[in-house]
Formats: sequence, C-alpha cells, structure tokens
Amino acid sequence: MKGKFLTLEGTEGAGKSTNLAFIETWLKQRGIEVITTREPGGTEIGEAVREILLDKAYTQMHEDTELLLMFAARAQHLQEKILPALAQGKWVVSDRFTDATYAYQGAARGIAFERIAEIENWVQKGTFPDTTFVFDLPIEVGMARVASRGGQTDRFEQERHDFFEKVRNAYLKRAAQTPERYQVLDASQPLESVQAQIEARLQTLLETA
Ligand code: Z5A
Repeated sequence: MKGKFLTLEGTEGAGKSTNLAFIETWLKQRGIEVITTREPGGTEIGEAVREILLDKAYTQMHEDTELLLMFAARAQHLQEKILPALAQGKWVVSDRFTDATYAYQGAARGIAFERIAEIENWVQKGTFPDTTFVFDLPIEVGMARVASRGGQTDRFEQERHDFFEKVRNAYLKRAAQTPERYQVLDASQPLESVQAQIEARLQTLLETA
C-alpha cells in the first residue's frame, strides 16, 4: 500500500510545527508508519539550501533565485526522502510544500503561477499531497505568537504586513479552487479545537487508506 502525503501550510505562527507533532503522534498511536519533515529542508542538502534562503544577510536575493532554490531543495527532498517513504507505505507529513511556493513566490513576490506550474510539473512529475491543512489566522495574531516565542527573525519574517496578507489570501484561494484536497482550519481558535478538526480529517483519511 502506498502511504499518504499530508502537508501543513499557513502564515507564520499559525501552528504548523505544533500540529505536525500532534499529527505524528496521532498516526503512530494507530499503528501508521509516519515520517515528518519540512520545507525548505528535510534533507542534508535541503537544509543547507534553507540556510541560504532564510539568511537575512542576503537582501539582494532575486525572486527567481529564491524560486529555483525552493525547487532545488524540493527536488532533493522528493527523490531522497518523500518518494522512497511513500513507496514503502509510510505516511509523510511535511511542514510546507509547493502551496507555499504559489503563495510566497507567486502571490506575494509576483512570479507568474504558470511559471511555477512549469517547474512544479518538471520537479514533481505528478506527485501532489493527498491532503493539505491550511492554518488560517489574522496575520497580526500569528506575528504576536511568534514574538512571544522569542528568537531571531529570518529573511521572510522581515517582510511587511501586506506581503503576508497576499500569502494568506493565496492559500485561501487555492483551497477554494480544490476543496477536496484542502482543509482550512481556523487557527486562531484554541489548540484543542484546531486539533479536533485535524483529527476528524485524519479519521476520514484512515478509513479511505
Ligand atoms: N517558504 C517560501 O517562501 N516558499 C516555499 O516554497 C516554502 C517556504 C516551502 C520558512 O518557513 C519560510 O520559508 C517561510 C515561508 C518560506 N517564511 N515565513 N514566514 P517556516 O515554516 O520554517 O517558518 P514559519 O512559517 O515562520 O514557521 P513558524 O513561525 O514556526 O510558524 P508555525 O510553525 O506555523 O507555528 P508554531 O511554531 O507551531 O506556533 C507558534 C506559537 O504559537 C507557538 O508558541 C505555539 O505554541 C503557539 N500556538 C500554536 N497554535 C496555537 C493556538 N491554536 N492557540 C494559541 N497558541 C498557539
């Protein structure tokens, strides 16, 4: 049996990392073999590319360079980690994937979606997530959460508010276009309520696996 591929998306502080751990535990408790991963990153090469992408010293990075680095990391991620795991029947849960490219490099940076789709088709060759959870919340709520967590900001976190509004709207639009693949969660709700919605979707996925 081929495993399922789940992805988590949203603006910063939406709760992706927190719920990645929740999903992993939930699936393991039901005997599912699961690996968790993230983008950009997930492999040794991908994590090295991530460092370049998030380094705020690189203020001069062109948006095409950013786009190609995202897909370079993703190509390695797919070939080295995601596809072998799915072929072994494992479930793969990734903190971000190509929806982030459409939202950040497409809607927010302004690269044409058709250009992104071309590279997506070349790199992914028909591999798409089975389900994508979109953690949706007002930008300022997410920012406040991240601020209270502390730590350094990265190159993306230095963008202005309207950049993140474009990202948020792009996710909602993509979810509305293919509702069967996406589950939009109101991530401003308490964690227990967000996780109850995730659990309901996981249950359905298990029943159809
Ligand atoms: N990027 C891109 O441009 N193009 C691409 O193709 C890809 C990525 C793949 C790195 O991503 C950057 O890469 C990202 C987009 C770009 N930049 N931005 N912005 P990242 O995923 O590593 O970075 P992030 O989105 O900034 O992650 P984050 O700030 O860690 O957010 P999170 O994982 O969604 O949140 P969290 O750590 O789970 O939660 C934040 C805090 O809120 C934490 O203290 C939690 O305990 C708390 N929390 C979580 N849920 C709740 C609820 N429901 N109530 C109250 N408090 C909560």
